[in-house]
Amino acid sequence: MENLFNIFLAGEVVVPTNPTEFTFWIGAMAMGAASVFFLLSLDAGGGKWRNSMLVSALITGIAAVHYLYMRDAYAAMGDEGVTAFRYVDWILTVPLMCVEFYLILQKAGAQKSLLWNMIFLSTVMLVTGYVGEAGLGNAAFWGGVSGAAYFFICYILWFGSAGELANKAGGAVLEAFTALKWFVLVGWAIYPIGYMAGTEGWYSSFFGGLDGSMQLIYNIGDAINKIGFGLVIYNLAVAK
Ligand SMILES: *C/C=C(C)/C=C/C=C(C)/C=C/C1=C(C)CCCC1(C)C
Repeated sequence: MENLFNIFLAGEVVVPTNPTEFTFWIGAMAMGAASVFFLLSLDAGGGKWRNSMLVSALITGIAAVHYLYMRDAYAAMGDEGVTAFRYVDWILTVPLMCVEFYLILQKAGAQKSLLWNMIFLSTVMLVTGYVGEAGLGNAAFWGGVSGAAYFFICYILWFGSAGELANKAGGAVLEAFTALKWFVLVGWAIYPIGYMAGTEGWYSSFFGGLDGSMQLIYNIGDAINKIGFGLVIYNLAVAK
């Protein structure tokens, strides 16, 4: 116990001094707590959705670790300190969210191509977003390419074959699929708002009022989407 204390005392304690810093703290705790909950619920409803619950726990667990790093990096360096950690987190967790769609539709006959198309599009979305946000290219241009990939992800979920499979499955699977596709359409739309708040482009005059709140907006988006996805899966697992 004494050892543990010394470790804490040796490290510099970064006390949150503004709302954004506070959301990194609460984000780390909330993601960690959600992971514990999802791990303890692996066998909820008889364990039929064990793999899906495990993926939910991985998503929030990966985020929890990144939030610990981002919390300190943000306190030390602001936005620039966070960007790389943020995109490493997303490039791991967003494909896992695509896996969630595949897993719940697998029993209804989903093809691997659904999974790979979604993973490919989300990779394009995130790599081009990183190029724009890290200042490696024109932010408005690369943000636009990223937005196009995001549009196609929404299109696949709302108008593609995934919807037919979900309809075929019906019941709790259809309900979960519908909830998740709303998360992608509305919950994921939070991110481009954060991007436009934090980068320069044709949109700057509309989003000037949000100047300096990119990380805050991303943190809110992550909490809603990562924990929300997991709760949808939990709901599916315990459904009759
Ligand atoms: C857990 C993390 C999630 C669900 C992250 C999702 C991120 C996005 C949907 C990001 C989208 C972006 C655009 C659509 C355009 C501007 C650049 C991005 C990468 C912020």
